[in-house]
Amino acid sequence: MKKLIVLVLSLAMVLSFTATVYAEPNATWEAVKGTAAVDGVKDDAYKNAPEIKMEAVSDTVDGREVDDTKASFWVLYDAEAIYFFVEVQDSALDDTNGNVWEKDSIELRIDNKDNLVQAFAVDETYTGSVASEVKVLKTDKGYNVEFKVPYATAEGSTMKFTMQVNCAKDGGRNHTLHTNPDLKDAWQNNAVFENLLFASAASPKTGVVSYGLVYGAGAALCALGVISLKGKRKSN
Ligand SMILES: [Ca+2]
Ligand SMILES: [Ca+2]
Repeated sequence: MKKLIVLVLSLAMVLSFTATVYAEPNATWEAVKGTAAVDGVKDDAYKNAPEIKMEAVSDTVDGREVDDTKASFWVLYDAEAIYFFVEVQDSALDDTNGNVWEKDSIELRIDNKDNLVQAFAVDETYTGSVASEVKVLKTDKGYNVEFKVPYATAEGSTMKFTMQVNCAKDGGRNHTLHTNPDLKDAWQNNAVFENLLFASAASPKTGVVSYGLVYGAGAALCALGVISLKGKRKSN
């Protein structure tokens, strides 16, 4: 009996972990209140915001590797703007391809596919008028990008957006990173955009986390069901 409980609880843990790989399509993520200095360094205020991991690998190319690039971002908002801080671990910064989307870079879209700012790792530059301030800063792990986007934020409301990392190495893009594989089409399809919620406080409970909780709770309920069935059988 003990063995069975351990087995089922282990299964519950495995399920809750394996289900945390991707966010669901059109997921909602939280920005928390705060103001940042746009300098490429992570302000203390971002510690109140949930980490948004970009673990969905898309746009792979035959014959090219899926490299070791990893990325996460955090979001703050105040009365006048939204602040995005993106941290990228990338051991090989590359911008030798002529196509802008094949250089190591971040693409942030606000509201729709054409409202774009793109920040480039190697020369620490950016293009696009969406952001009023952008700072790209190379680090010993890869690079950071911080964006300030002027926006009429209102607590409790949401905004459409997408974040993409272009992962380049040896002269071309190997793949992209997002929070959900659907977002590979964000450059041409507004319907796949995700939502940013201007939350009242720091309470991470969306996207990846909620998926894990749903599966974890489901598996735990199954475990309880098995245990009570076993108990019933014993008492019969
Ligand atoms: Ca900063
Ligand atoms: Ca790279």
